[in-house]
Amino acid sequence: MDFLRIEHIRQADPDVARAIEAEYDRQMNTLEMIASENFASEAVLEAQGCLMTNKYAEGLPGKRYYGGCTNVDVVEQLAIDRAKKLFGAEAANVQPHSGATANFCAYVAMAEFGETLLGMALPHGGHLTHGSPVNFSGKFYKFLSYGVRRDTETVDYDEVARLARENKPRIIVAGWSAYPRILDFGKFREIADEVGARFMVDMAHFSGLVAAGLHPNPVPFSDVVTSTTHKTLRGPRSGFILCKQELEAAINKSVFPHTQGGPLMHVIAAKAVAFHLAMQPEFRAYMQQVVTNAKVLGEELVRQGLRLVSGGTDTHLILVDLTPFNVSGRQAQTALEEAAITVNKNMIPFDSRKPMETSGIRIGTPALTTRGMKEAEMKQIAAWIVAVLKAIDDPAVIGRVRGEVKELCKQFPLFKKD
Ligand code: DSN
Repeated sequence: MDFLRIEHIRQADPDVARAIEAEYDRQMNTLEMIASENFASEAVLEAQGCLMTNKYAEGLPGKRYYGGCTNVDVVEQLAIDRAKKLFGAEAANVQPHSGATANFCAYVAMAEFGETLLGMALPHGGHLTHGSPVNFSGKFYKFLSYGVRRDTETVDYDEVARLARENKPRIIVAGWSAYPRILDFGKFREIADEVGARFMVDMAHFSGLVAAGLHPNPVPFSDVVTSTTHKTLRGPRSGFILCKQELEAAINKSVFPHTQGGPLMHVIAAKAVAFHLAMQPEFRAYMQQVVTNAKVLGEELVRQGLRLVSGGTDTHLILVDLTPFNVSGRQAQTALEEAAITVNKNMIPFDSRKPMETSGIRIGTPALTTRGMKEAEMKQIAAWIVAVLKAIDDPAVIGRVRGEVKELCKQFPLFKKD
Protein backbone atom coordinates (compact mmCIF):
# COMPACT_ATOMS: atom_id res chain seq x y z
CA MET A 1 0.00 0.00 0.00
CA ASP A 2 1.21 3.50 -0.69
CA PHE A 3 1.05 4.83 2.83
CA LEU A 4 1.16 8.35 1.60
CA ARG A 5 -1.91 7.78 -0.55
CA ILE A 6 -1.19 10.94 -2.50
CA GLU A 7 -1.13 9.72 -6.09
CA HIS A 8 -4.05 12.02 -6.96
CA ILE A 9 -2.47 14.97 -5.18
CA ARG A 10 0.75 14.40 -7.14
CA GLN A 11 -1.25 14.84 -10.33
CA ALA A 12 -3.51 17.65 -9.22
CA ASP A 13 -1.14 19.70 -7.10
CA PRO A 14 2.57 18.84 -7.21
CA ASP A 15 3.46 21.69 -4.82
CA VAL A 16 1.34 20.26 -2.02
CA ALA A 17 2.46 16.71 -2.88
CA ARG A 18 6.12 17.72 -2.51
CA ALA A 19 5.47 19.22 0.93
CA ILE A 20 3.66 16.06 2.04
CA GLU A 21 6.52 13.89 0.81
CA ALA A 22 9.02 16.06 2.64
CA GLU A 23 6.94 15.74 5.79
CA TYR A 24 6.89 11.98 5.31
CA ASP A 25 10.71 12.02 5.23
CA ARG A 26 10.86 14.26 8.28
CA GLN A 27 8.58 11.98 10.30
CA MET A 28 10.53 8.90 9.18
CA ASN A 29 14.03 10.26 9.82
CA THR A 30 13.72 12.27 13.02
CA LEU A 31 12.98 11.39 16.63
CA GLU A 32 9.57 12.87 17.41
CA MET A 33 9.59 13.69 21.11
CA ILE A 34 6.97 16.40 21.40
CA ALA A 35 4.85 15.09 24.26
CA SER A 36 1.53 15.99 22.64
CA GLU A 37 2.28 14.24 19.34
CA ASN A 38 1.86 10.68 18.15
CA PHE A 39 1.58 8.65 14.94
CA ALA A 40 -1.99 7.77 14.02
CA SER A 41 -2.53 4.22 12.79
CA GLU A 42 -3.25 3.31 9.16
CA ALA A 43 -6.88 2.67 10.12
CA VAL A 44 -7.25 6.10 11.72
CA LEU A 45 -5.56 7.80 8.75
CA GLU A 46 -7.83 6.01 6.29
CA ALA A 47 -10.96 6.96 8.21
CA GLN A 48 -9.82 10.56 8.49
CA GLY A 49 -9.23 10.75 4.76
CA CYS A 50 -12.51 9.07 3.82
CA LEU A 51 -15.49 10.36 1.85
CA MET A 52 -17.56 11.08 4.95
CA THR A 53 -15.93 14.51 4.66
CA ASN A 54 -18.60 15.17 2.01
CA LYS A 55 -21.55 15.02 4.39
CA TYR A 56 -23.30 17.78 6.29
CA ALA A 57 -24.82 16.42 9.48
CA GLU A 58 -25.78 19.21 11.89
CA GLY A 59 -27.55 17.72 14.86
CA LEU A 60 -27.04 14.37 16.53
CA PRO A 61 -27.54 10.75 15.34
CA GLY A 62 -31.25 10.27 14.54
CA LYS A 63 -31.94 14.02 14.97
CA ARG A 64 -30.28 15.77 12.03
CA TYR A 65 -31.11 18.91 10.11
CA TYR A 66 -30.18 17.24 6.78
CA GLY A 67 -31.28 14.15 4.90
CA GLY A 68 -28.91 11.38 3.90
CA CYS A 69 -27.38 10.91 7.32
CA THR A 70 -28.01 7.16 7.76
CA ASN A 71 -24.37 6.13 7.45
CA VAL A 72 -22.79 8.99 9.32
CA ASP A 73 -25.31 8.31 12.10
CA VAL A 74 -23.82 4.82 12.39
CA VAL A 75 -20.26 6.08 12.88
CA GLU A 76 -21.20 8.90 15.25
CA GLN A 77 -23.28 6.55 17.41
CA LEU A 78 -20.39 4.08 17.45
CA ALA A 79 -18.02 6.87 18.51
CA ILE A 80 -20.38 8.03 21.27
CA ASP A 81 -20.99 4.52 22.61
CA ARG A 82 -17.30 3.64 22.52
CA ALA A 83 -16.22 6.88 24.24
CA LYS A 84 -18.76 6.23 27.02
CA LYS A 85 -17.63 2.63 27.42
CA LEU A 86 -13.90 3.36 27.26
CA PHE A 87 -14.07 5.97 30.03
CA GLY A 88 -17.17 4.83 31.96
CA ALA A 89 -19.03 8.06 31.19
CA GLU A 90 -22.78 8.72 31.34
CA ALA A 91 -22.78 10.87 28.19
CA ALA A 92 -20.42 11.86 25.38
CA ASN A 93 -20.28 14.43 22.60
CA VAL A 94 -17.74 13.52 19.92
CA GLN A 95 -18.22 16.55 17.68
CA PRO A 96 -15.71 19.12 19.06
CA HIS A 97 -13.15 19.85 16.36
CA SER A 98 -10.33 20.22 18.89
CA GLY A 99 -9.42 20.20 22.55
CA ALA A 100 -9.62 24.00 22.67
CA THR A 101 -13.14 23.92 21.22
CA ALA A 102 -14.12 21.17 23.67
CA ASN A 103 -12.97 23.38 26.55
CA PHE A 104 -14.83 26.40 25.18
CA CYS A 105 -18.02 24.31 24.88
CA ALA A 106 -17.62 22.95 28.40
CA TYR A 107 -17.24 26.43 29.89
CA VAL A 108 -20.22 27.72 27.92
CA ALA A 109 -22.37 24.84 29.17
CA MET A 110 -21.60 25.58 32.82
CA ALA A 111 -20.82 29.29 33.18
CA GLU A 112 -21.91 32.67 31.85
CA PHE A 113 -19.28 34.90 30.25
CA GLY A 114 -17.70 37.12 32.92
CA GLU A 115 -18.07 34.58 35.72
CA THR A 116 -15.13 33.42 37.81
CA LEU A 117 -13.30 30.19 36.89
CA LEU A 118 -10.19 28.65 38.44
CA GLY A 119 -7.52 26.72 36.52
CA MET A 120 -3.83 25.86 36.50
CA ALA A 121 -1.44 28.65 35.45
CA LEU A 122 0.15 28.15 32.03
CA PRO A 123 3.72 28.82 33.28
CA HIS A 124 3.21 26.09 35.89
CA GLY A 125 2.08 23.49 33.36
CA GLY A 126 -1.54 24.48 32.66
CA HIS A 127 -2.99 25.09 29.20
CA LEU A 128 -3.67 28.18 27.13
CA THR A 129 -7.41 27.50 27.36
CA HIS A 130 -7.30 27.32 31.16
CA GLY A 131 -7.34 31.08 31.55
CA SER A 132 -4.41 32.60 29.69
CA PRO A 133 -5.10 36.31 29.14
CA VAL A 134 -4.23 35.99 25.43
CA ASN A 135 -6.84 33.23 24.95
CA PHE A 136 -10.67 33.33 24.81
CA SER A 137 -10.72 31.72 28.26
CA GLY A 138 -8.93 34.65 29.85
CA LYS A 139 -10.89 37.18 27.83
CA PHE A 140 -14.45 35.84 28.25
CA TYR A 141 -14.11 34.70 31.87
CA LYS A 142 -12.52 36.03 35.05
CA PHE A 143 -10.04 33.17 35.21
CA LEU A 144 -7.94 32.80 38.36
CA SER A 145 -4.87 30.58 38.48
CA TYR A 146 -3.35 28.16 40.92
CA GLY A 147 0.16 26.78 40.55
CA VAL A 148 2.62 24.30 41.95
CA ARG A 149 4.51 24.45 45.25
CA ARG A 150 8.09 25.69 45.14
CA ASP A 151 9.42 22.78 47.19
CA THR A 152 7.70 19.83 45.48
CA GLU A 153 6.78 21.37 42.10
CA THR A 154 3.46 19.54 42.42
CA VAL A 155 0.00 21.14 42.50
CA ASP A 156 -0.52 23.32 45.56
CA TYR A 157 -3.90 22.00 46.75
CA ASP A 158 -3.88 24.45 49.68
CA GLU A 159 -3.72 27.28 47.16
CA VAL A 160 -6.53 25.72 45.11
CA ALA A 161 -8.69 25.53 48.26
CA ARG A 162 -7.83 29.06 49.37
CA LEU A 163 -8.55 30.60 45.96
CA ALA A 164 -11.77 28.60 45.71
CA ARG A 165 -12.99 29.68 49.17
CA GLU A 166 -12.12 33.33 48.58
CA ASN A 167 -13.50 33.63 45.05
CA LYS A 168 -16.26 31.01 44.75
CA PRO A 169 -15.50 30.06 41.13
CA ARG A 170 -18.29 28.65 38.97
CA ILE A 171 -15.91 25.97 37.61
CA ILE A 172 -12.64 24.51 38.91
CA VAL A 173 -10.52 23.16 36.07
CA ALA A 174 -7.86 20.48 36.50
CA GLY A 175 -5.57 19.19 33.78
CA TRP A 176 -2.32 20.23 32.18
CA SER A 177 -0.10 20.31 29.16
CA ALA A 178 3.31 20.27 30.88
CA TYR A 179 3.05 18.56 34.25
CA PRO A 180 4.53 15.10 34.76
CA ARG A 181 2.49 13.92 37.76
CA ILE A 182 -0.87 12.31 38.48
CA LEU A 183 -3.45 14.71 39.92
CA ASP A 184 -5.58 14.05 42.99
CA PHE A 185 -9.06 14.29 41.46
CA GLY A 186 -10.68 13.41 44.82
CA LYS A 187 -9.09 16.45 46.46
CA PHE A 188 -10.26 18.74 43.63
CA ARG A 189 -13.80 17.31 43.91
CA GLU A 190 -13.84 17.93 47.66
CA ILE A 191 -12.80 21.56 47.16
CA ALA A 192 -15.37 22.04 44.39
CA ASP A 193 -18.13 20.58 46.56
CA GLU A 194 -17.16 22.77 49.50
CA VAL A 195 -17.54 25.99 47.47
CA GLY A 196 -20.41 24.86 45.22
CA ALA A 197 -18.31 24.80 42.02
CA ARG A 198 -18.52 22.51 39.04
CA PHE A 199 -15.42 20.35 38.57
CA MET A 200 -14.00 19.83 35.10
CA VAL A 201 -10.94 17.87 34.00
CA ASP A 202 -9.09 18.43 30.74
CA MET A 203 -7.42 15.05 30.21
CA ALA A 204 -6.13 15.82 26.70
CA HIS A 205 -2.59 14.73 27.52
CA PHE A 206 -3.30 11.67 29.61
CA SER A 207 -6.54 10.27 28.12
CA GLY A 208 -4.59 7.36 26.56
CA LEU A 209 -3.22 6.48 29.99
CA VAL A 210 -6.73 6.60 31.45
CA ALA A 211 -8.09 4.43 28.63
CA ALA A 212 -5.37 1.87 29.38
CA GLY A 213 -6.10 1.89 33.11
CA LEU A 214 -2.65 3.29 33.92
CA HIS A 215 -3.87 6.61 35.33
CA PRO A 216 -6.81 7.41 37.65
CA ASN A 217 -9.98 8.02 35.67
CA PRO A 218 -11.26 11.58 36.23
CA VAL A 219 -14.79 10.72 35.02
CA PRO A 220 -16.25 9.53 38.35
CA PHE A 221 -15.01 12.69 40.08
CA SER A 222 -16.00 15.28 37.47
CA ASP A 223 -19.05 17.01 36.08
CA VAL A 224 -17.34 17.30 32.70
CA VAL A 225 -14.18 15.82 31.17
CA THR A 226 -12.69 17.13 27.93
CA SER A 227 -9.96 15.64 25.78
CA THR A 228 -8.20 15.65 22.49
CA THR A 229 -7.93 12.39 20.55
CA HIS A 230 -4.51 12.72 18.93
CA LYS A 231 -2.08 12.69 21.84
CA THR A 232 -1.60 9.56 23.97
CA LEU A 233 -4.95 8.28 22.63
CA ARG A 234 -3.36 8.03 19.15
CA GLY A 235 -6.45 8.99 17.17
CA PRO A 236 -7.15 11.78 14.65
CA ARG A 237 -6.47 15.44 15.49
CA SER A 238 -9.69 16.33 17.27
CA GLY A 239 -11.59 16.56 20.58
CA PHE A 240 -14.52 15.18 22.60
CA ILE A 241 -16.45 15.81 25.80
CA LEU A 242 -17.70 13.40 28.47
CA CYS A 243 -20.24 14.47 31.09
CA LYS A 244 -22.87 13.52 33.62
CA GLN A 245 -26.35 12.85 32.25
CA GLU A 246 -27.75 16.03 33.81
CA LEU A 247 -25.34 18.13 31.72
CA GLU A 248 -25.77 16.22 28.45
CA ALA A 249 -28.35 18.58 26.92
CA ALA A 250 -26.36 21.69 27.87
CA ILE A 251 -23.12 20.23 26.48
CA ASN A 252 -24.78 19.13 23.24
CA LYS A 253 -26.31 22.59 22.80
CA SER A 254 -23.03 24.35 23.53
CA VAL A 255 -21.28 22.32 20.80
CA PHE A 256 -24.07 22.81 18.26
CA PRO A 257 -25.61 25.28 17.52
CA HIS A 258 -23.73 27.57 19.93
CA THR A 259 -20.12 26.93 18.84
CA GLN A 260 -19.86 24.74 15.76
CA GLY A 261 -21.79 24.09 12.59
CA GLY A 262 -21.45 20.87 10.63
CA PRO A 263 -19.48 18.15 12.42
CA LEU A 264 -16.45 16.68 10.62
CA MET A 265 -17.92 13.24 9.96
CA HIS A 266 -14.71 11.78 8.52
CA VAL A 267 -12.88 12.78 11.70
CA ILE A 268 -15.68 11.36 13.83
CA ALA A 269 -15.30 8.08 11.90
CA ALA A 270 -11.59 8.17 12.77
CA LYS A 271 -12.43 8.86 16.42
CA ALA A 272 -14.70 5.79 16.47
CA VAL A 273 -11.81 3.71 15.10
CA ALA A 274 -9.36 5.15 17.65
CA PHE A 275 -11.70 4.43 20.58
CA HIS A 276 -12.09 0.86 19.33
CA LEU A 277 -8.31 0.41 19.07
CA ALA A 278 -7.82 1.89 22.53
CA MET A 279 -10.02 -0.89 23.96
CA GLN A 280 -7.65 -3.60 22.74
CA PRO A 281 -5.05 -5.29 24.97
CA GLU A 282 -2.29 -4.14 22.59
CA PHE A 283 -3.12 -0.56 23.45
CA ARG A 284 -2.63 -1.16 27.17
CA ALA A 285 0.76 -2.78 26.47
CA TYR A 286 1.67 0.19 24.28
CA MET A 287 0.73 2.72 26.97
CA GLN A 288 2.63 0.77 29.61
CA GLN A 289 5.74 0.97 27.43
CA VAL A 290 5.18 4.72 26.92
CA VAL A 291 5.26 5.25 30.70
CA THR A 292 8.27 2.96 31.17
CA ASN A 293 10.12 4.75 28.38
CA ALA A 294 9.46 8.17 29.94
CA LYS A 295 10.75 6.93 33.30
CA VAL A 296 13.91 5.42 31.80
CA LEU A 297 14.60 8.49 29.68
CA GLY A 298 14.17 10.75 32.71
CA GLU A 299 16.38 8.61 34.94
CA GLU A 300 19.14 8.60 32.34
CA LEU A 301 19.04 12.38 31.93
CA VAL A 302 19.24 12.81 35.70
CA ARG A 303 22.12 10.35 35.90
CA GLN A 304 23.95 12.53 33.38
CA GLY A 305 23.44 15.74 35.33
CA LEU A 306 20.09 17.24 34.34
CA ARG A 307 17.17 17.94 36.68
CA LEU A 308 13.55 16.88 36.23
CA VAL A 309 10.75 19.13 37.43
CA SER A 310 9.04 17.40 40.40
CA GLY A 311 11.90 14.88 40.45
CA GLY A 312 10.44 12.47 37.90
CA THR A 313 7.30 11.40 36.08
CA ASP A 314 4.17 9.26 36.44
CA THR A 315 3.15 9.80 32.83
CA HIS A 316 4.30 9.99 29.22
CA LEU A 317 6.30 13.18 29.63
CA ILE A 318 9.18 14.71 31.48
CA LEU A 319 9.90 18.37 32.05
CA VAL A 320 13.67 18.91 32.00
CA ASP A 321 15.29 21.81 33.83
CA LEU A 322 18.34 22.77 31.77
CA THR A 323 19.79 25.11 34.37
CA PRO A 324 22.58 22.67 35.40
CA PHE A 325 23.92 22.83 31.82
CA ASN A 326 23.46 26.60 31.56
CA VAL A 327 21.56 26.44 28.25
CA SER A 328 18.09 27.81 27.54
CA GLY A 329 15.12 25.89 26.23
CA ARG A 330 15.29 27.80 22.97
CA GLN A 331 18.95 26.92 22.44
CA ALA A 332 18.27 23.30 23.32
CA GLN A 333 15.27 23.00 21.00
CA THR A 334 17.25 24.49 18.09
CA ALA A 335 20.35 22.35 18.59
CA LEU A 336 18.33 19.16 19.11
CA GLU A 337 16.29 19.87 15.98
CA GLU A 338 19.55 20.15 14.04
CA ALA A 339 20.43 16.77 15.47
CA ALA A 340 17.05 15.40 14.24
CA ILE A 341 15.53 15.22 17.73
CA THR A 342 12.28 17.19 17.99
CA VAL A 343 11.29 18.58 21.39
CA ASN A 344 9.77 21.86 22.55
CA LYS A 345 11.11 24.55 24.80
CA ASN A 346 8.96 24.89 27.88
CA MET A 347 8.68 27.11 30.93
CA ILE A 348 9.52 25.40 34.19
CA PRO A 349 7.72 26.52 37.37
CA PHE A 350 9.06 29.85 38.69
CA ASP A 351 11.10 30.23 35.50
CA SER A 352 13.36 33.27 35.38
CA ARG A 353 13.38 33.21 31.57
CA LYS A 354 10.65 34.45 29.21
CA PRO A 355 8.27 32.07 27.33
CA MET A 356 10.25 32.41 24.07
CA GLU A 357 13.50 31.53 25.86
CA THR A 358 12.58 29.27 28.83
CA SER A 359 14.78 27.22 31.16
CA GLY A 360 13.26 23.90 30.21
CA ILE A 361 12.31 21.46 27.51
CA ARG A 362 9.33 19.11 27.52
CA ILE A 363 9.96 15.60 26.21
CA GLY A 364 7.39 12.87 25.58
CA THR A 365 7.60 9.23 24.58
CA PRO A 366 4.23 8.39 22.91
CA ALA A 367 5.40 8.81 19.31
CA LEU A 368 8.68 6.90 19.60
CA THR A 369 6.93 4.10 21.48
CA THR A 370 4.48 3.79 18.58
CA ARG A 371 7.54 3.16 16.39
CA GLY A 372 8.46 0.29 18.72
CA MET A 373 11.29 1.89 20.68
CA LYS A 374 11.94 0.62 24.19
CA GLU A 375 14.26 1.10 27.19
CA ALA A 376 17.52 0.53 25.29
CA GLU A 377 16.65 3.17 22.71
CA MET A 378 15.64 5.63 25.45
CA LYS A 379 19.07 5.24 27.07
CA GLN A 380 20.76 5.88 23.73
CA ILE A 381 18.58 8.90 23.05
CA ALA A 382 19.31 10.34 26.51
CA ALA A 383 23.02 10.05 25.72
CA TRP A 384 22.51 11.89 22.42
CA ILE A 385 20.47 14.64 24.09
CA VAL A 386 23.17 15.17 26.70
CA ALA A 387 25.92 15.14 24.07
CA VAL A 388 24.12 17.85 22.07
CA LEU A 389 23.35 19.98 25.12
CA LYS A 390 26.98 19.84 26.20
CA ALA A 391 28.17 20.84 22.72
CA ILE A 392 25.37 23.23 21.80
CA ASP A 393 27.54 25.21 19.34
CA ASP A 394 29.57 22.32 17.97
CA PRO A 395 28.43 21.34 14.46
CA ALA A 396 30.64 18.24 14.51
CA VAL A 397 28.88 16.73 17.53
CA ILE A 398 25.45 17.73 16.25
CA GLY A 399 26.24 16.26 12.83
CA ARG A 400 27.45 12.99 14.35
CA VAL A 401 24.28 12.65 16.44
CA ARG A 402 22.10 13.47 13.40
CA GLY A 403 23.76 10.65 11.48
CA GLU A 404 23.29 8.17 14.32
CA VAL A 405 19.67 9.22 14.79
CA LYS A 406 19.03 8.51 11.12
CA GLU A 407 20.45 5.01 11.50
CA LEU A 408 18.21 4.33 14.51
CA CYS A 409 15.17 5.63 12.63
CA LYS A 410 15.87 3.13 9.84
CA GLN A 411 15.61 0.30 12.36
CA PHE A 412 12.15 1.51 13.44
CA PRO A 413 10.30 2.38 10.25
CA LEU A 414 7.16 4.30 10.83
CA PHE A 415 5.31 3.09 7.81
CA LYS A 416 6.22 1.32 4.63
CA LYS A 417 6.08 3.58 1.61
CA ASP A 418 4.69 0.93 -0.76
N1 DSN B 1 -0.37 22.25 22.08
C1 DSN B 1 -0.65 21.14 22.95
C2 DSN B 1 0.55 20.66 23.66
O1 DSN B 1 1.60 20.67 23.06
O2 DSN B 1 0.47 20.23 24.81
C3 DSN B 1 -1.75 21.42 23.87
O3 DSN B 1 -2.82 21.96 23.18
